[in-house]
Amino acid sequence: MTEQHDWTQAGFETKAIHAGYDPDPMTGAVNPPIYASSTFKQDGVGGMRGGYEYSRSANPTRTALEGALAAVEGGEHGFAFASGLAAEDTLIRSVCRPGDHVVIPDDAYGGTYRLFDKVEKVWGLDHTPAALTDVEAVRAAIVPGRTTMIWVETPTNPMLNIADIEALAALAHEHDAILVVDNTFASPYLQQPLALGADVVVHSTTKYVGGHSDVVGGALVCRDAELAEKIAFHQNSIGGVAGPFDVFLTHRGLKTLAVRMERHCDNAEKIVEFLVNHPAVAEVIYPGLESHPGHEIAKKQMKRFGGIISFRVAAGEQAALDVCAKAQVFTLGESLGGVESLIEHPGRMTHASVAGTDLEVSADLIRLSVGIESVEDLISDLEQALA
Ligand code: P1T
Repeated sequence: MTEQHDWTQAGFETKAIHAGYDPDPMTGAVNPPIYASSTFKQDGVGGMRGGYEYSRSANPTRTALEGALAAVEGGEHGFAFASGLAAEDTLIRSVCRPGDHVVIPDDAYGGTYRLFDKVEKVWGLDHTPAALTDVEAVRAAIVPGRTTMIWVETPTNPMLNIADIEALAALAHEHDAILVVDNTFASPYLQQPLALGADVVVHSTTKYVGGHSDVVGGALVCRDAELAEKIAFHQNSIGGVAGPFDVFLTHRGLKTLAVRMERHCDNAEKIVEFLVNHPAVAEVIYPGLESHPGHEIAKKQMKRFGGIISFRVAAGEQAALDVCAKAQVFTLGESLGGVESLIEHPGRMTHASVAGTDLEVSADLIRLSVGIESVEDLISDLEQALA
C-alpha cells in the first residue's frame, strides 16, 4: 500500500485521483481495497507488515485517503475521522490545555460553537467569539500568553462571511498561536489555506469532499511534523477514526471534486442572478457578488465563490419556512455539498443550537446548497416556492 509515486508537482485533479495510493502490487487494483480488518497478522511479535497493527491506529484504506487529502490541501500529513466534529475535538485536544484560550468566529457552524461552548469549556478551555472579517477585532480578542489558537471558518456557515487567511495567520503567529481554517465550505479545490499561512485545515468531509450525501466524515491536514505527531497520537488515543467503508466512499468522492465544484459554482452563479432580481427576496448573500463585503478577499484567496447561497425572505420568518416547505427539487434537509440541492432554515435547523447566543442567525434566512442538477429545474423550483 505504500505510495511510490511523487505527485507533488501534479495538478489538483491528478492529485485528487492518484495521490495517496499506487495500484495494489498484488492485483493491480486501481482503487484502494476496503480493508475490512480490525487487526493485522504479525510475522513474529512486533513483525508488522507495512506498519499495520490495529485499525484504530492505521488501516490501509484510511492511509490512502489521508495521503490524498494531504496532497490536495498542499499539506504533508492527513488524518481522517468519523465526523467533522470528531476531527475538531481531536485537534483541540492535541493543541490546547486547560487555561488556554481560543478566538472563535462570531458566525460559524452551530455544532462547532456548541463544541467550544458546551464541551471544551467544561475542561477549562476559554473562547471569545470575534468577527473574523475584522482583523483588529480578532487582535482585540486575543489574550496574550493564553491564546493558543485562532479558529477560522471562511466562507462562514451560514452567513458566508470572508476572513483574510493570510492576515489572520500573520496575527496568530505574532502571538505564538496557530491558525486553524475550517475549509469545508470552499473545499480544497477552491481554497488552500496552508499555502496562505494556516497551520491546520479542518474539513467536514461529509460535505463537498464526499460530495454525495452518503457518508459522514472529517479530516485534518497540516505540514508541521511536530503538530502531526501530536494529532496522530490523539487520533489513536481518542479513537474517533473513520472506518474503511466510510473512507472508501469519501475517497471515491474526492476524485471528482474538481468537476463537481465547477458545476456547483456555475449553478450557484445563475441562481444568485435569479434571486437578486426577485421581489420576494430582501437580500442575497454570496461572496461572488461585488456588493458582498468580503468579495475582494474572496477573489484573492478562492478560485471561485462556491455552491452555497444564503438569502433573506422579505416577508419574514413564516414566509421563509413556507419557501422551505414548498421547494421540491431542492430537498429540505440539513447538510450541504452533495450533488443534490438542499434547502434549509438555519435558525430552526443547523443553527438551532446557537439560539440566544452571539451566534444567533436571523429568522428570515434561508440557506441553499446548490447541487449539480440542471440549473433550469433549480430556478423554476425556487420560482414556484417563492411565488
Ligand atoms: O457534521 P460533521 O461532519 O461532524 O461536520 C461538522 C461541520 C464542521 N464545519 C462546518 C463548516 C460544517 O458545516 C459542519 C457541519 N455542518 C452541517 C451539518 C450543516 O448543515 O451546516
